[in-house]
Amino acid sequence: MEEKKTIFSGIQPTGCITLGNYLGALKNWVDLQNDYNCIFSVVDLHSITVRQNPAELRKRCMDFLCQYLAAGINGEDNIVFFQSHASTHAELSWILNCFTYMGELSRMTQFKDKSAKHEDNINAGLFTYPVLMAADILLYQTDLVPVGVDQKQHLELCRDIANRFNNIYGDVFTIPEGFIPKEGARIMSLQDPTSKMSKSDPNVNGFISILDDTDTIMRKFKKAVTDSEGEIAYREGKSGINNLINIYSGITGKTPDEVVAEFAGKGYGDFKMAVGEVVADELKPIREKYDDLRKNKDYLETIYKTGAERAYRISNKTLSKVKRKVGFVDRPF
Ligand code: ATP
Ligand code: LTN
Repeated sequence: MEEKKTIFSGIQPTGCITLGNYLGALKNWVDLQNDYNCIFSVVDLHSITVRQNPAELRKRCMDFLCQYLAAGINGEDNIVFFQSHASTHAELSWILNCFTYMGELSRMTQFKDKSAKHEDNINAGLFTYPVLMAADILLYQTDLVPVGVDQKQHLELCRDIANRFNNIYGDVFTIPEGFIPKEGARIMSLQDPTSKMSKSDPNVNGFISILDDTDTIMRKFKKAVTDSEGEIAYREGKSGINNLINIYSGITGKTPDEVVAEFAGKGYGDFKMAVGEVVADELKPIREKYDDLRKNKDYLETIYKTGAERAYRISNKTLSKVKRKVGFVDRPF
């Protein structure tokens, strides 16, 4: 039998996991998990590129791990762990920094956006963030990386770094491919459908948390910004309606054309409620499972402990090879 291919992905523990993160990433992890060897990380090292309150960060990391499991990730068959528990990530990141150009990093749009948002704290970590992401991926000889479209540029850089390294030292890294969903890849804010739904949006009406209750979800969809045309159609210029169609598509698996046909002649009010309902129905079991699991500290600890041990073992194989290739003396212990 052919060996299963490997998937790696992660979400930063900032804000709360949104419907955008769910449709762009988490839901696809769940759908793909049986056909791949999967490694899913709560990427806590990445989150401190923006200043965090320590007590809140610690709690949020556990909340995120628990949400991965509640969303349907099997934490026993897959590796689920906190990034900071495998020191290999920070180590490889340093080495790869020496194979990445300032010019490449300066072109990253996420860096430009985040520096504009956090003018008072444009730190070096924010700049080299994509190198740490490349280390995450390359340490596991990853074949496929399921992410939203905003991460495409980082993935391309990861491939460039890997190819550069391989060209110098021989085949050390597998070159990964992205897995970017068709309809859920870029879910927009419900309040400003020209900008991405973001978990750090100060306006809570702009995003749906996957833990929002049904009333909150319905209220946010009712308030969703659309346009004044009154026609449910999927075309340029109708960003609010396009976004609702994409959300409905992402949840139901129907194509945008099928969604348009289903709601032909209906008003925006009815459509918003229908989208709200499919979202609420999808998220309710996740919320209930979360409430249950979050109390089970021992179980969560078993998952992230086993996850970290397995992640460290696998990633250290790649790291040791890299160290040998660049010319470091073998570690004597
Ligand atoms: P922040 O707003 O704090 O930068 P974020 O919401 O972009 O955070 P990340 O942790 O950066 O969240 O992203 C986690 C995963 O979710 C990535 O795969 C990313 O591509 C995906 N993702 C994030 N926002 C969206 C969105 N609006 N639509 C689809 N996928 C998204
Ligand atoms: N940069 C990603 C989060 C992330 C990631 C990864 C995603 C960090 N390391 C490795 C896939 C694979 C983001 O969504 N901002």
